[in-house]
Amino acid sequence: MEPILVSPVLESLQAGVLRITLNRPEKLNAFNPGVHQGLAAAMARAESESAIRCLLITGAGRGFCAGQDLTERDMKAAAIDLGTGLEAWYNPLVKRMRALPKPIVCAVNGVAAGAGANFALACDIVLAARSASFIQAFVKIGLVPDCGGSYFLPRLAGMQRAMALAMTGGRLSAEDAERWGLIWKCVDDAQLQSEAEKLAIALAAGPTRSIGFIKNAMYASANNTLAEQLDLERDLQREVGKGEDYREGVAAFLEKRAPAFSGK
Ligand code: T3D
Repeated sequence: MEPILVSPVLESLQAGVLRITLNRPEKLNAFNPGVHQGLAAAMARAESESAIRCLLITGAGRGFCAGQDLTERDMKAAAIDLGTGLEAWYNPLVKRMRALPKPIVCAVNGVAAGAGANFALACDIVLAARSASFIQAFVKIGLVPDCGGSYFLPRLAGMQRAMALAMTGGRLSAEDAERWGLIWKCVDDAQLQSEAEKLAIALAAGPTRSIGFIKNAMYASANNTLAEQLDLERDLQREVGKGEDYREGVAAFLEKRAPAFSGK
């Protein structure tokens, strides 16, 4: 009998939201080549289809993502070059997520460990179930944080907390992750998917160019001086002010009605 092929990444598009589900629940959705290929395909779709105005990323089963699948590497090999996998998959993925001029919502439904934790932090707005947790598991196996962890953690949580998380590989609860500013919101498990969906649908109905420019400005601020940031704001405002959504937003305000943004 033919084996039943189950896609390691599921996609569905509804109301402008591309829902992307990591789908290896028996391995807590650990990254393997199939997951990387699926995510690369979903990103390509998000980049090219104008009907997609928001991404929503989550995991199937009880975990969000346990990071790199540790059974995939040939531990008997004389030399192992882990940089190859980062160059081929993880680094392009994080760069594409940050460069995508559309919002990415993450619904962390369970444990997020190693590259899985930092993949979540690479998203723009992160919600987590109360039972979820974040683990910088790298040190437990003699590695260093990757998938952007050493960039995101100090910026989100501050150097002391980032350092301790990375050096100990300790588990951070979703509630503490919210308290520390690592994520936007921790919600009851039963509410996670509906809350995340509500947010994603609202963002997808928003002024997409404006939201893309907001993303650009916020992330650029990490490396800009105030003067550079003011210049960037001027340039972005100039550009977004030429769009349909600005006219629609102002017209809707003046006419005391809800705006109908086209994303243009
Ligand atoms: O190689 C490179 O490219 C370098 C890049 C590295 C990036 C990284 O992400 S390094 C970090 C890799 N991840 C980890 O070290 C985490 C390993 N997993 C865990 O520590 C634990 O599984 C968790 C703390 C995440 C969850 O614990 P728990 O008790 O809730 O679940 P479990 O029983 O450990 O896991 C359930 C199953 O998933 C289990 O399979 P089994 O025994 O039922 O058949 C377990 O082996 C599997 N699983 C969990 N994580 C991974 C995994 N299988 C492969 N790779 C994993 N990362």
